[in-house]
Amino acid sequence: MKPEVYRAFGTAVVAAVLLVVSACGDGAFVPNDVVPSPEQVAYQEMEFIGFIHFTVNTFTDKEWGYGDESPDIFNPTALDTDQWVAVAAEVGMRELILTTKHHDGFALWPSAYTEHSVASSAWEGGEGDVVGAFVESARKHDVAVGFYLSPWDRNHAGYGSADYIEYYHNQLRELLTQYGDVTEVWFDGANGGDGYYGGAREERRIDRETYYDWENTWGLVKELQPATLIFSDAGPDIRWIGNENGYAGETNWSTINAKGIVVGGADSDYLNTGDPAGADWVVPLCNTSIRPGWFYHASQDDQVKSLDALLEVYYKSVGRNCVLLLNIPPDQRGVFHENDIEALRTFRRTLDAIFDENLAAGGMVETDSQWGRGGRYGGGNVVDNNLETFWAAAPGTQSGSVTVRLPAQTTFDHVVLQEPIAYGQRVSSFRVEARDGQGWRVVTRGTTIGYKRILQFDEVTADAVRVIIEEANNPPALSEVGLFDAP
Ligand code: FUL
Ligand code: CA
Repeated sequence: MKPEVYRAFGTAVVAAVLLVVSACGDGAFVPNDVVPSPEQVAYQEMEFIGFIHFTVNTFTDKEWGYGDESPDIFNPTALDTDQWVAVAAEVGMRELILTTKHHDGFALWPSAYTEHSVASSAWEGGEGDVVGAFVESARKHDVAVGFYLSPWDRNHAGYGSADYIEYYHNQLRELLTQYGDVTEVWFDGANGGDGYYGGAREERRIDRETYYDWENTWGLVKELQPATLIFSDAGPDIRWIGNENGYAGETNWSTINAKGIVVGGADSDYLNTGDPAGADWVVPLCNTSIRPGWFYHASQDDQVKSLDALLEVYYKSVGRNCVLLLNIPPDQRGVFHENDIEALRTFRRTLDAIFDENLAAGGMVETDSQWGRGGRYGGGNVVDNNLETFWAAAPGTQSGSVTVRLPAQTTFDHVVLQEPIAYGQRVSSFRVEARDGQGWRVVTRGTTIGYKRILQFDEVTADAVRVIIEEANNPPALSEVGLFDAP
């Protein structure tokens, strides 16, 4: 036989073997139709990231600058981007997003397209570049970089016309070519209307549906940084959760129908829960600030979120299939304030104390069904502390159960469930039962799981736990089951 005949024959044999194997149910687990990209999975796995709101507002004590601020107003006395990143990394933030330009239009980098930037400021003799310093610090600490570039610009004379869109694209081009890899670009939906606009001082309205030409604007972003993820109300990669408290819905699907969502005019209830029938995977992002404002105000030094408030945010964001984006605003020195740092450290210490040891590890796992035979999709995969490995129920099922026999009588008050989201999001209803002296009883129940679902309840002491998936859109799968006890 000629070599190509051998090859064709070989291919046919391999195909036949695969067919037989999959007919026995031993084939690879089949993903849902709607799944995340590898970048979206990596983003979701970061869990906790930080926001940095810093600009002229820090010095004028405002939340929204009008656009007529003198660049000299921007004058941090001891800017230390290393401090921002070191603190963020220490408390577990894996990415930081900086407001490179907020609604006031002041650019924190020396943009070639405007006079309204750090280059016009007396700060550092006009030689300063906050974006550059921030990126350099982030690389040192291995923290990913994200940029916020406000579409609304109350300084620019051309705002409202095509000139401004060209300007906006030029600024994106600078940010996405001069500072290395950018993991996320944040497109805000706010458009207030009035502003300085090059001296016109008037109200300007734009058509939210067409003005920013999102298709081309986002296309430019992807052209310059193909792996970056775009955030907006409508995604395409990351979506707003619909409020600024950092709370996701108790039911939270990573899927939505993004088509037709208007940036700045979205239905926040829809964004809050996602859509089980959604055709697009758009990672839900919960953003909130550690203080009442997004920017630093000395008057809010005593209003830094308490530990309880931060924990509530955590349970309602990370605990409900969201990534948590927590804002820490640098002060007029250009550093995180002591009170914010203390709050962050206490928050981290508390999370570490709660989630230090998975009490289900070492348990014996039984399942009511599994995909294929052997260990590849077996129950043991839910207690191996490895997100890549998972249990999957048998082909054709839409429910299933996993029972973990604990090594000893165990007391716990948290359950953490995780789906292998690379295969899609499946579970829409589940309950958790524990076996105590009296038998099995329900300790908690829920709807969606997604990447991570954390449930809290009164302490339970049991020798076995079972997770009963009551409803799923395809054979259910779990990558991890965790039991934890808060000290
Ligand atoms: C909003 C903005 O108007 C706020 O100033 C802040 O940047 C927040 C994250 O988004 O839409
Ligand atoms: Ca696993």
